[in-house]
Amino acid sequence: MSVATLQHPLRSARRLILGVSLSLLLAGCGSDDQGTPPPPGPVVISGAGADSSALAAWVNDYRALLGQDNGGDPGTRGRSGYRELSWDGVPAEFSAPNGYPADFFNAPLPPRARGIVLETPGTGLMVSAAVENASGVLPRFGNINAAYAETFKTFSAEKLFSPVGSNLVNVSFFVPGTSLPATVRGFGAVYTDVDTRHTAFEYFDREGRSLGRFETPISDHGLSFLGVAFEEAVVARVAVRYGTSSLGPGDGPGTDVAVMDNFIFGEPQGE
Ligand SMILES: [Ca+2]
Ligand SMILES: [Ca+2]
Repeated sequence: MSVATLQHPLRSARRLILGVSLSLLLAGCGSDDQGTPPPPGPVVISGAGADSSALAAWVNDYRALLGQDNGGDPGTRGRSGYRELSWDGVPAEFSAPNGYPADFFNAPLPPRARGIVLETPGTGLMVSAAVENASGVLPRFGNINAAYAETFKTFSAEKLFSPVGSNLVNVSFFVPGTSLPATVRGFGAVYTDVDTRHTAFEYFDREGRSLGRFETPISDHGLSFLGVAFEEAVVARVAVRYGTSSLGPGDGPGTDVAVMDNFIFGEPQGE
């Protein structure tokens, strides 16, 4: 049964249970022989829907769990709240077919000071073109494969994000607008067109120890959301996997291409 089919009043309890059970499953541990209970697992919020209105409740739950929207001013705003990327404000010069600068959303000026830097082992990072653009570039990564413009949906109109030449991205956090490393309570994001089960996010602490691996729900031609929130700001890095292949080939049973829309992460905390 899809978690997304549960009625809203049940979701809070369900997601707490899911969070605990998932973390135990993925960590491969339970109570030890002395009966010491394991530490509480993170809260996991995940769901899927055909379009943005169908997915909105899950995204809003995750935002509410973290607190208020802290916008894009430099410096940390304390322990609560979140920062969010919709990609829609990225200018044409940094959108397809042009590359996206890894630290665009950690510039030391508002509204770009969000405290997030991205890195890929592939050839680059890309934000998709606007629906209307002077160069006639197809939106939703149709510049890479024309079929993608039909396959991929948006949560926030109208741009999406993907690595190029790889299906992996490492997400690192900084005190917004600075080079000071930071940690966050959690990270969540919207995927479009997830067709196969695969690990989506793996969270790491500042010593590089894994905090757990989590799958995103399947939503063929639709949208999925996965967000994980820990009790404290312990997440220094998130390894994000996009489907089973980098952008380029067709999308079908043997090859699942998936890209992302909104990123939402806890307020970055300096050391
Ligand atoms: Ca968007
Ligand atoms: Ca796909």
